[in-house]
Amino acid sequence: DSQKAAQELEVLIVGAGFAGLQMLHSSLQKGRSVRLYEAGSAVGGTWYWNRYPGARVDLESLEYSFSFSSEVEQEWRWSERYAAQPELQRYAEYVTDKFNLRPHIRFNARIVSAIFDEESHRWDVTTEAGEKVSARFCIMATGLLSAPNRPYFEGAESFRGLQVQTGLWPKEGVELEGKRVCVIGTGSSAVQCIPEIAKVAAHLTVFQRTPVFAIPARNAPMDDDHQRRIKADYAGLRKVESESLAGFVGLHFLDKPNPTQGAMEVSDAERRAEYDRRWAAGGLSFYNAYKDLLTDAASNESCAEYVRGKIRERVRDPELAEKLTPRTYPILTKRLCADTGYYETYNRDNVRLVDLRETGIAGIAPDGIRMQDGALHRCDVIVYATGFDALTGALDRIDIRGRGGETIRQHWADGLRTFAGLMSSGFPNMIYMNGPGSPSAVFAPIQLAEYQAAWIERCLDFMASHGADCIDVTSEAEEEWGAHADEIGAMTLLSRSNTWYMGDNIPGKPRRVLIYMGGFPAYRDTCENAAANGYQKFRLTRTRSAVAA
Ligand code: NA7
Repeated sequence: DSQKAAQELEVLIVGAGFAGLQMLHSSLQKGRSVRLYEAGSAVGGTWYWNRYPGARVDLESLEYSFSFSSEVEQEWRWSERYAAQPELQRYAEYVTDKFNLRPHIRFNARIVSAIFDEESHRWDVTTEAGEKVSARFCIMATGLLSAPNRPYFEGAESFRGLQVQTGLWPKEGVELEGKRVCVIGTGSSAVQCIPEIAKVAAHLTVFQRTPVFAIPARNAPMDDDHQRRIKADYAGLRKVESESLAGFVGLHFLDKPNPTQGAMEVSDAERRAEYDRRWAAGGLSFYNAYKDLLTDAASNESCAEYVRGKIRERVRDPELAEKLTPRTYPILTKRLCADTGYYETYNRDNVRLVDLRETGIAGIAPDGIRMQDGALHRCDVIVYATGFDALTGALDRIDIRGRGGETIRQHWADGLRTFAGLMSSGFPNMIYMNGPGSPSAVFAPIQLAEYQAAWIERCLDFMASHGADCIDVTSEAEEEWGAHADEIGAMTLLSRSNTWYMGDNIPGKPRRVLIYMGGFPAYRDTCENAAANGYQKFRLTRTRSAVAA
């Protein structure tokens, strides 16, 4: 019947962030029957949920933007070097409307389960509200940092004030003016919101477990001439990006997209000058300063020491500066933060740092945060800037069951298993975008999603023209990729620090490198090779009924 037909899709996409929107657009262009399900009430993904004060992208907007449409590239005008959350959400809305995507999106529709039917080769998908839909393919554009992590502290429910999470910031009702605010965490989100909160709050207390390295973002209003110059040869910029390891190069460093030298191969003076240049340019360009910053301990230390020196210059009280200075892990192994006045904020009279290495949080009392040493930090608002169950969380919080009823949680119980962060063996016709095991977290995520969307379209076309309705990656390919990704990961210093890259921030999560560290060009080669010779790393089949027909 017609109602049933309406619920039978070829492609179901989960998530209306930049990846999902891109996928929806390309599927529609292909004329597929497609629908996108989004948990929130609007598009934007990360930029819909993370509306805390100071939320802003930390890759330059001219780079962190869609490249699939030159019309979009030319039409859209960025107002700042790094767009803030509202502008990024407007951009997502603009693209949605420009390509008339809205009618194909179900909002306020969180997917809670997806069960693979081995007879029909289709996924039976259910939303939180109980809507059921059947889809041949499930494209999981669920985000790499979208499942918020909120640690539980005893007594939290007794708190009389307001408790908010940066990654689930309410649209309204968070009053910070004149309030006593406590922020837990000092990652990228905290580094962005702390200076903003300090400006308006009566008092701010920051609870730090591990200090971070932050580099000034040097955000500024967009220079129109600069924007015009980039737009004059956007294709040129995108080409340089796609050949770079990280997918973004920083617009000050277009002449040097991939470093060729190790940090210790140059003289002290030359190295210092290079770091000075990166410091002055601001932001995440330090990743690209030398080729071995993430693989060689001495090179890494030269960079860490440079940034530590800057922290000492930025914080007036030397004792406080020391507490804010990371010493126990290599720089860049925890995501580098791009800041706007972060360290200087601690020079303010209304800001105080609580070092959790000295005394831990015992619990939450009705009027504040109680410490193990008995101290009570009274406050009206508690902000949890405590991060995400990164990469896997958005997927394994959904009840996903593949062949033989195996859940994705079971599949990953001893550590992540995917092929190229695209698919997991035994979960046919389900493809991840910016998934765990891909370079997502260390690559420009929009560009990665664009590549993956194109890869998926080609795959679906191939299947259609070869009469296949089921694609599964072989367990050998999954195994081989996992071993390769581990090997590449082990060549880096990543395992020397506790981070969400390794799954360390979530209690009980198995430790395994969750991102591919071999760079985008090698990643793309792997995906192309897997698809070669009739999708040699996959098993393509068709249902019995399809065979009979
Ligand atoms: P992050 O970078 O994971 O930061 C979370 C912060 O919260 C970090 O400082 C954690 O300390 C701290 N944290 C987490 N749990 C606790 C508990 N239980 N007690 C005290 N402190 C805690 O998340 P963000 O949202 O800031 O950034 C995520 C990414 O978004 C970022 O990397 C960019 O890519 C954009 P820890 O370091 O674990 O000791």
